[in-house]
Amino acid sequence: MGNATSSAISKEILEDLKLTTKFTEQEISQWYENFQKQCPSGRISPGEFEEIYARFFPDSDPKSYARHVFRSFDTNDDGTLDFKEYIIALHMTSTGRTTRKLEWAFSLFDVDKNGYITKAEVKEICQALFKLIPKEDLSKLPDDENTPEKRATKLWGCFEKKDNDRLAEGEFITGVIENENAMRLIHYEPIKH
Ligand SMILES: [Ca+2]
Ligand SMILES: [Ca+2]
Repeated sequence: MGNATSSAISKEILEDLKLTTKFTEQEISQWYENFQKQCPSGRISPGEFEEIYARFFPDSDPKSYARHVFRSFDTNDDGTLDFKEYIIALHMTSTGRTTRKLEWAFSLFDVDKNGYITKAEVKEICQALFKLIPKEDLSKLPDDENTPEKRATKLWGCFEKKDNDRLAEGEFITGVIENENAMRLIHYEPIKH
């Protein structure tokens, strides 16, 4: 058994990824080559995924956020990311407002994967998001967003839900599309210096 056979990406995965991500065949093939070099097993573990995030966020602690992102892309729940799951992750986590990206954002916030978001889950993701923010940038946040709790309360408030209510995927997506604040608060975008 092993990885001696496939040096080229399978046609099926390639076509599938072209459709889902709009990346070109060349881009995907190039990534696949790199992926095989860096990850000969063909599977990314949670630890390796955290290391990838650590490279992008050298001034903060992206571990818990990386763990949530990993969970949301491990669609077959086998505890690893294969190439396809990984490329979709790359594509989805770049900021954007397509419905597919908002579907992903929903799955990120739906920590227990039960199809609904609670305020507690929003708080949990806000806590992870906060750890992405470098210390020097924390002081620049507006008063009503400068702790994970405040950010969670503000974000939850965008959906006009009571504390004990829960939020379905459709409500989440509509809410985010209709509310600039919600759109901004579900992501962390590094402040440009
Ligand atoms: Ca998987
Ligand atoms: Ca949930």
